[in-house]
Amino acid sequence: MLETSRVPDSELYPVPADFAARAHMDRQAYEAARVAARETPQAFWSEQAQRLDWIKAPTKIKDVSFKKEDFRIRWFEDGVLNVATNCIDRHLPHRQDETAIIWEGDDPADSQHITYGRLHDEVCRMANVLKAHGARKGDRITIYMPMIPEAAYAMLACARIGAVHSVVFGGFSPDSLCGRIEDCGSTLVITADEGVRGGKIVPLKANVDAALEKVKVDTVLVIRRTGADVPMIEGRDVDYAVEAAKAATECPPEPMNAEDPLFILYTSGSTGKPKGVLHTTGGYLFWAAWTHELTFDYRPGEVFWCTADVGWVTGHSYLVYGPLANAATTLMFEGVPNYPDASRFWQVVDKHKVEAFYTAPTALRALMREGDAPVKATSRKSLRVLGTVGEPINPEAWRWYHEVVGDGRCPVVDTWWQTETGGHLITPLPGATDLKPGSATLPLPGVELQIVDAEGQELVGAVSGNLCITDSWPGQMRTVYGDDQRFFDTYFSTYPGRYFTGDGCRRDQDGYYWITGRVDDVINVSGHRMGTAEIESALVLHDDVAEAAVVGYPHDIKGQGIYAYVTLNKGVEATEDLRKALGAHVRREIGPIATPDVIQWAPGLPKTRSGKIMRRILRKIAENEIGALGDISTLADPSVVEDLVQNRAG
Ligand code: 6R9
Repeated sequence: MLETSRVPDSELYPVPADFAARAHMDRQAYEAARVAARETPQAFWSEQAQRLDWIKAPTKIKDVSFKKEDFRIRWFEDGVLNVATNCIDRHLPHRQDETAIIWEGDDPADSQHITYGRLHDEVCRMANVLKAHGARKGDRITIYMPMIPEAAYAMLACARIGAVHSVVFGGFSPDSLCGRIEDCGSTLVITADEGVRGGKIVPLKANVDAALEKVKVDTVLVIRRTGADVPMIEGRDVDYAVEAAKAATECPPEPMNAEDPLFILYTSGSTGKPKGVLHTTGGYLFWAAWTHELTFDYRPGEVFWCTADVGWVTGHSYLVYGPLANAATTLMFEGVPNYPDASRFWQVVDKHKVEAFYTAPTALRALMREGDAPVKATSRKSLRVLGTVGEPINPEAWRWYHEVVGDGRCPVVDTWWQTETGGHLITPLPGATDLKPGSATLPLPGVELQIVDAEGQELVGAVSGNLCITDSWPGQMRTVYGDDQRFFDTYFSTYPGRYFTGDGCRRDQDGYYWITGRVDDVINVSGHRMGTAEIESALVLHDDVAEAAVVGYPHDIKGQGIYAYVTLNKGVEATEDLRKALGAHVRREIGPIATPDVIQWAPGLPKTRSGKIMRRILRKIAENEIGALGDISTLADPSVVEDLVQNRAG
């Protein structure tokens, strides 16, 4: 969690005049839209929804209640549409030969332009292959892919036939993949032989094979990326290239109800297994497209680059669905920011004349450390708007992004949102909103925020508290896959009648919002959400571990780092080798992003007399705020704290 209160609220970057002049939404339009969305929601959203191509236009626009008695979230519920035709077919008359996807490979010598015409053919081909293997409307299909165009084809092919995709980030372990396949009951997996990132190979097919030792599927479609000789299991594994060569390039789109599911995306929460966040066809696509256009003030023909992996929600909404629904040219990058060198992002910007660039604060902080030279070595004059997402951006990184990367010309849009929200909720608009470094600024039209105290009392004016949302927006998640009760309990029971975001937030005297980070047991590592409970359960699976408690602590590059307190079983020696082995164990169980940065041996954990671990104390020790431990007299054994403080790691 980064400190934002040190920033003067008065540091203001006014809307540049040329941005206000060309904007899809200037300040006046923004104010008007906020009022219209609040006062005449049916009319407002009905009109906005016309940006999509409906097979049957919706007449029922919004039907929502966050109350327990009659809880429901429905948008455009009698509308019928298909997501793939909205992202492809409807653009063909004008944009058949325009580039839909620019693919930039890990190797700077590798790139490709995929036109809308070709995108149509490739998506139809894959849709036909899926159908040939029995996939039907409503089936769940797991996608475990590197950042290659086929990842987007796979998502759109599912959407075309009405199958529900679940994309699993390629950095997740076989065990994590297995759990996600099992939870949604996929019978088909789409993967690649191997991925390539930063010059290194990612053994995707081998991971799928390992995952499938514990869960059975009927079909694994294997796309060739490296051409490596991967084992193929007869009767289960299918070489995609062979089937695609025979498949037709036309596939009729399945008419879908607006409330039919489009995808499931697993995300970590404060308790239990990752939740399958479910998004639907009409509301989600609308929100992804509308926010993509407004937030980046986007127009077709401009090159848009979102650096997120398709395995995260940002990759879904702003690499694939939002941009393609807007007939954009979207850039997909296979590599990493510092390969072959720290200038790569900006070289790619120059190479493809990128106009809008969207990345995470953690990447900016890592690049900032390399100094200005790798940036200054490039032109970047094509850039118009810069965006960030995933975690609070510290004002220092914000200013560097604005001044060095954007040469002081480009508005920085700090977009706050969540997997659950489908798209941006709090964000500046380049032609409407004066900027403050470190603030996500103001809510989009239709987004009704409330800051509450621990008891749920609304706090008014310039205050800090917990961030809630009092009304629905079209892109809101509809349920946790297979568990409506968990959906309600997680988001709507803490503060009845409101959606609780899990984030802490401050509102300043200008009404600007400053997100301070998670207030639950979720930590945000390099913009990726990790549940502390998940890492703890991975640790205690190890034979030598008796107990573990995990907390976040401030980390210069990652935003938050993972700090694990581990109590070993009796008789086990606390060695450096064991520390390394535990790191490797977590990596194997969950994936590299969950590897603890710090492991401290804890002979005991601070617990209340009822046995509850006092995380507040563990957090303070990890943050090295030893003077602020607070009252420890309620602990069952206050002496454990002394040991932890004395042997604080790092
Ligand atoms: C899109 C995405 C959601 C959590 C969210 C918050 C943090 C995201 C942020 C931000 C401050 C921003 N977060 N954007 N915090 N400023 N601009 O990241 O989704 O992976 O579900 O994470 O990320 O804590 O609650 P997801």
